[in-house]
Amino acid sequence: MADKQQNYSADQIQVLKGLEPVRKRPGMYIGTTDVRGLHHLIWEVLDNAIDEAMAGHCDRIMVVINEDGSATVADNGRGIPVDKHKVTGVSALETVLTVLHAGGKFGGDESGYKVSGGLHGVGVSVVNALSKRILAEVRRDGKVHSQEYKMGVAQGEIEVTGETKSTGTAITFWPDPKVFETIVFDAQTILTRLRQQAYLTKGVTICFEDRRPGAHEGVVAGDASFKYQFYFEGGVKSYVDHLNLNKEPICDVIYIEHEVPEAKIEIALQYSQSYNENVITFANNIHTLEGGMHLTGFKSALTRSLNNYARNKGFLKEKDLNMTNEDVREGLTAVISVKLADPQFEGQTKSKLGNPEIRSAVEAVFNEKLSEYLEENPNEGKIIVGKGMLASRARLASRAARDTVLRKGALEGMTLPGKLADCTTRDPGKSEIYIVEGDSAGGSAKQGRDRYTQAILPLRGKILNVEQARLDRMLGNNEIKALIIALGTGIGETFDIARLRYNRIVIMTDADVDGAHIRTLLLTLFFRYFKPLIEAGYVYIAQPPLYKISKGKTSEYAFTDEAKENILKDWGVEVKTEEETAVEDEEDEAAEEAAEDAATETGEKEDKEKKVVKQRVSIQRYKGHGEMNPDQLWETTMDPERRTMLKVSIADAELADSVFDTLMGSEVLPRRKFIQTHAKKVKNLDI
Ligand code: 0RA
Repeated sequence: MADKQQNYSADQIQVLKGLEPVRKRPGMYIGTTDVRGLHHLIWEVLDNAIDEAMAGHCDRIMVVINEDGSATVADNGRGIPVDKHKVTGVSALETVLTVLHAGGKFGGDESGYKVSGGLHGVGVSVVNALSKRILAEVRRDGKVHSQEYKMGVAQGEIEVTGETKSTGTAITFWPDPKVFETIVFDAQTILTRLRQQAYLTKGVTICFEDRRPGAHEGVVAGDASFKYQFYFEGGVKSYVDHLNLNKEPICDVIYIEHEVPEAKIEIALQYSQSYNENVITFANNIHTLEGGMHLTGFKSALTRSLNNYARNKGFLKEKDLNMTNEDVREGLTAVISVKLADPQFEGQTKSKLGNPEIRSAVEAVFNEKLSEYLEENPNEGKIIVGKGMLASRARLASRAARDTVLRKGALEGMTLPGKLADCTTRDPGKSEIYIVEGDSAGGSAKQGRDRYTQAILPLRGKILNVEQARLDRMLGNNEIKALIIALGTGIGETFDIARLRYNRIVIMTDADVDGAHIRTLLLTLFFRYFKPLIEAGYVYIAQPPLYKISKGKTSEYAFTDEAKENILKDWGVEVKTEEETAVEDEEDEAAEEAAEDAATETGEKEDKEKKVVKQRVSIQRYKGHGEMNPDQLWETTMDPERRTMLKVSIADAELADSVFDTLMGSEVLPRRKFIQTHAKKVKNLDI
């Protein structure tokens, strides 16, 4: 379809006007125009396909990043209707694509729930407005119907472009580079989302393919594309299995699915040997990071039914105190998913469910079903109550132990740790602390820093994994103790953000696997015990360069592989493999010697000068900060004028906390993955 019209018709002007606010203020509709906002476009189209699946009309969804970097979301649903509406004279397809918030009016609604985002459920028209081009293909009534849009404006009528026996909708879009800071999609971000959506929409197969050339080459010889497929028969039950993959469960997964007038409620939970809780909540498939009414209802029902059960069965004697909320959540992994007609999202990041009726609905349903389960499964009941009662005793004992530690002043600001190189200013607003991996990097950082504002705390080796330790044991770990004392806030019940000594806390670990692991452990520590510091935006990750590229006296730093390639290209250097470079080096040296010989023999000065100008490019890869000298570390990573740092968000820290191990640990390397679970067994097939 070519550019048919140069002049806009009245209809098109209408559409332009309708979508104009979106192009003027994209942030109002998709939050940001950075890489997050870019992915928002995919979530938006995906939500529509998921809606079609939840209404029972579709069991297969495919997300493809095409060779040219555009994205396609396709489903095998009914296909968006293409015939013109009697009254408006416009097809449902065109309405969905050009009218803000139109999606809902057409949603399949047989289940009695119009389950659509609310948070990011702004509609496909927003995607249309922010794409330089969209191609919509609908398979319906034996035909393939196609229509193209540019910046939100239809480039003609719907055309029949083929015949088909299947039905479904496929939307391909090219994000507008004038709107977004970047238009490069990230496969890992998409995979994480698709996996989550697959858990929440059980029985639906979600496929992903990255067809960009070279994006993932070298891992599977001769196959540069990247394919994944998710299918979870068990829904949120499979999700809990997944979250507990690296833990030791002590009971089966308890699964509850129930529908009441207010909502559809799905809950899965399991206890493990771990001491920490990991409860993840969703409302209408949106991750409610800040929790909300569904979580509140769940918590009170859990405490109430476990205490009731423990009393009725005589585990808790008359003299015993009840288990607290914290006690019954020790070692708990749970996923709570509610679907409701009119979700109210509140909170700082609009990710807290506010509907009060959901609290009582979840509380009543969960209380009844859990009590039933415990009655029917006395063995499991005994294990679960045993875990809670143990936590309760440990809490009392550990409080006593910790009180002793605290009384001894181990955590008070009196004695700052010896290895902390503190800054001279006492103004937290001006102070920064760099948490550095290893003594040698610590040395460079201490010499390179600005002593007035920058403090350095080197950590030796790996800090204790807080996932596996209770607070009292953590306080016995010297590395953690040093960090807590340096921060000045105290920890646990004594935490007080007002006593924080630095308003910037910078994690600076090496660019290798160990560094990534230490960074994860630190993020987990901050997430579990210093959440307010993350929420206040005080925690950062330093961004050191990966390479130093030098030629003669000039040198540049590259912070990514892409930047390295660009610098080399700018310098007119062909990128070669190491072997080729080695061979060339030898040839060069031979030629150089020959040239020098010739120069001395014939006295031709000119030739020699040419040789001197042709200098070799050296690429130095930094594996650790210890390899950088203090000046280099200062100018690349620590100088507030020149450095870039990543601010850690709760979402980053939560990701580190809950999915890092399972997701990054085992599943990134194999490039083709078909992941499916069935009710009783978890199967991971490598193809
Ligand atoms: C309204 C009505 C019908 C289908 C859809 C919307 C629909 C929308 C999307 C968006 C992405 N995929 C979709 N699939 C279907 C069909 C009504 C009917 O056929 O009776």
